[in-house]
Amino acid sequence: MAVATDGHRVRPAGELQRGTDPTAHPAPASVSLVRKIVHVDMDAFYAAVEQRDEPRLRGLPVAVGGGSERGVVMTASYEARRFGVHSAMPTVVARRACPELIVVPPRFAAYHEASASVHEVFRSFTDLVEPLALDEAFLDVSDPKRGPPSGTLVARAIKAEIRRTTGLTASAGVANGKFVAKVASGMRKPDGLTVITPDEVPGFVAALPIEAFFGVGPRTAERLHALGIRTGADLLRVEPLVLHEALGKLAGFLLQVARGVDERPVVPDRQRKSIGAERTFARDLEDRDVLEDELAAVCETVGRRLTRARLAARTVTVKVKYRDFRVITRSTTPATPVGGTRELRRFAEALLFTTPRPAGALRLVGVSVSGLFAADRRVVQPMLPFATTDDGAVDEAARAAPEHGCEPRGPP
Ligand code: DCP
Ligand code: MG
Repeated sequence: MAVATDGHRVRPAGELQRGTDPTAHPAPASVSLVRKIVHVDMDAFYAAVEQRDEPRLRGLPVAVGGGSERGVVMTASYEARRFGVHSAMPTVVARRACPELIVVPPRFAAYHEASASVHEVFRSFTDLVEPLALDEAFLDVSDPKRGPPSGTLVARAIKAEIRRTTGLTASAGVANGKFVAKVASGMRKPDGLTVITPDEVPGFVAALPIEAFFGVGPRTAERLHALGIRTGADLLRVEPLVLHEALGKLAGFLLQVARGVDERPVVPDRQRKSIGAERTFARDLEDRDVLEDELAAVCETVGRRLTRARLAARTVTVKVKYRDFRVITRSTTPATPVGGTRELRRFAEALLFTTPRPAGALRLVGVSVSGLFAADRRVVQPMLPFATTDDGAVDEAARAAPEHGCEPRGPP
């Protein structure tokens, strides 16, 4: 695959996305309309975080997942993949395939933290980031905030910065559309970079097996095979009507993509509403000193994320879960917004130890901050009463929430 020599200037992506009439703003002759879409996907994400944090796991076959009899592999290090170990495989089967396999339980807080750092790197290059998963996103770098105006060079810079800030490797794909960028990012894993230039796109798509196309699951693939369609090129050989009859709406999209046309915009995620973390204790806790330490650790995590994202928060919420799984939350909206760990800890401690709540040992403590805004746009707040707390009623919604309910879902 050739590497793009796309050193020319581009038209701002925002303009493209709004579908602005190009004649209304005549562009200089050197301006290209080709979008530069990057798809980034971390390599063996959970397993890589484990190997980073535990040096004795490096270079060894590692699976992250349930070690029990009914446990399932969430992901495996590339060393383990050589034995055929993969995601969603029952752990017992994986151990049979690779007797040396080291199975470690997941540490979601660590993955969320690594994910937050990775997404911060993304946002430092462009606001047009569409997160797909904790370890994966599309970026439109047609008009990057920094770095050279070349998809290839920006992708290389993103990979380098991810490695520098997290110690983890990512693979990236670069193309003029999302579909090809995503397929490309998977082609040279781990630590790969694959660039498909606009003139290579039609040939690239023609050669792909239809299983690689968005929306083609095993069922659809079977139906297409029955029509003699196995590749992107085959899609263009059949009567469009036949394809429509077999696939319905999906046919139109597949045909477009097979022709190398994929203009779907990168849609940035809506603003995150809260940042939170929580800890479930190995044994239920009642002792104030121990609880204070646990609370401090949770505040440290939340405070760090808040600072890293350059945000401040208007509201602090503490959540506790009792031995009988009752969940209670307490919130405060201080006069001055909270911008760091120390302030956060002060308010969280007041909520946990000063505000009345039922006595009893706790199995979980969580802290979250909401009412987020950019810290550098901090405005002077009018003086409000020191704290407002809720009425202490049992929070039914939170009770029904899963263990990691305090953690915002998806990438920040
Ligand atoms: N994951 C999971 N269960 C699955 C698949 C994935 O819990 N069935 C989690 C673990 C993965 C993470 O999601 O580390 C990211 O998924 P990927 O599909 O991107 O897989 P990896 O990043 O682990 O490997 P790679 O992208 O290098 O193939
Ligand atoms: Mg991945």
